[in-house]
Amino acid sequence: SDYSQEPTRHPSLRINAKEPFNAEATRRDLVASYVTPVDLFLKRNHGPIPILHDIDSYYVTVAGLIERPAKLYLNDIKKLPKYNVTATLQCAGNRRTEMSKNRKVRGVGWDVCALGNATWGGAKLSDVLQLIGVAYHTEITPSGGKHVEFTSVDQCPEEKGGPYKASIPLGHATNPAADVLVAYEMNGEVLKRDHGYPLRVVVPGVIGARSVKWLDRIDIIEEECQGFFMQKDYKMFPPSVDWDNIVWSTRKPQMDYPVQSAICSLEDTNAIIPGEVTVTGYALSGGGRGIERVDISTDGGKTWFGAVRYQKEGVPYVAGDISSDKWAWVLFKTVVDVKGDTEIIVKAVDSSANVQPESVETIWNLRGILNTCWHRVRLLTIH
Ligand code: MTE
Ligand code: MO
Repeated sequence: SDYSQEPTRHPSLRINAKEPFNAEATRRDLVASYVTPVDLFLKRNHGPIPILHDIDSYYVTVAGLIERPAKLYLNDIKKLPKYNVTATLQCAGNRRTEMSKNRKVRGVGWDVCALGNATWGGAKLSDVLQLIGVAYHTEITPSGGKHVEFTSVDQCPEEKGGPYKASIPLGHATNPAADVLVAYEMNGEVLKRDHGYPLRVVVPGVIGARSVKWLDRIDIIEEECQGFFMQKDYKMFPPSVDWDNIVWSTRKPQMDYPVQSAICSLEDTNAIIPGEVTVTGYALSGGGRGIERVDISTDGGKTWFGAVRYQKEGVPYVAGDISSDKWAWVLFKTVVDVKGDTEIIVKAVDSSANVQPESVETIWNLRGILNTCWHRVRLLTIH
């Protein structure tokens, strides 16, 4: 693979792997703003960043089980109604390093910042599909039927799974309310190479792995995509499954992510002077579920109090409210009066009353995905 033409990256990023480039913001940088600056946004790659030399001749092939296969040029996509959707993209591997401390897992290590919140600009996938004759769908459809598959232009070798691909159910792809985008902008700017220039898919509420970058093809297919990242990765197995007894076909590819939260104003272990400590972080859930509560404990989980949640500074956040960004994280803030050595714990509750599990053991899985256990940080007081 050729890594000689990678874009330049922000020097403050925490680099977890150089080739392919995988990096996350520091905790404090991540929660400094509701919308994550592009430079500090999670960079999650499985190969070199592709270069498109001739953008005028770039097009997306739309084919598969449709009557009129089409080539859609960038301008064809831009002619469709433009939507701006603020959505958090979280890698399923977020917080993997912590899971690996319990029992070793395989995969790139990530702290708590393998995510970002951006305003994505682009056409709705439902409009793109309608343009080529696939009707809108507004009811919930089972995942067992047809899928819409996205394939990237990247030149990933065949033994590594070939070009990166993923799929979502047809009913999800064709539902305008699902806000799935074929995006060409991120935070009001042209999409950067690292994030999928010229076009990427953004599937709100679903693990980042399904938001395919550098889009080359959209295919309507009979069943879910058979690519490596759908079938041999990004599946959630029980703690009893290990590399010697795994049967990949027994599980479905992960789609929605579960409820998650983390403290970002503090590291795992901190030396502090006793007094008031501001605790900030993020909480989010999948499938468009809002965040009903963010609970904080300083006594090991015996008692809890609520942290203030917000998306826009000064506007109270209410899950499900018309003014809230349904696909985006909420930030939280509280102040703790620290007298001696203290552990601070955070857990969130989503609008379906789903909660985060207390311990990592119960959700441990060999690939180290979806670590959503209570997040804990330790404060060691110095005098
Ligand atoms: N698309 C392509 N073509 N290649 C990739 O390696 N990585 C996926 C997804 N789309 C990937 C991809 C994964 S696992 C994640 S978490 C997100 O992109 C990360 O998107 P970002 O780098 O823009 O944050
Ligand atoms: Mo990911």
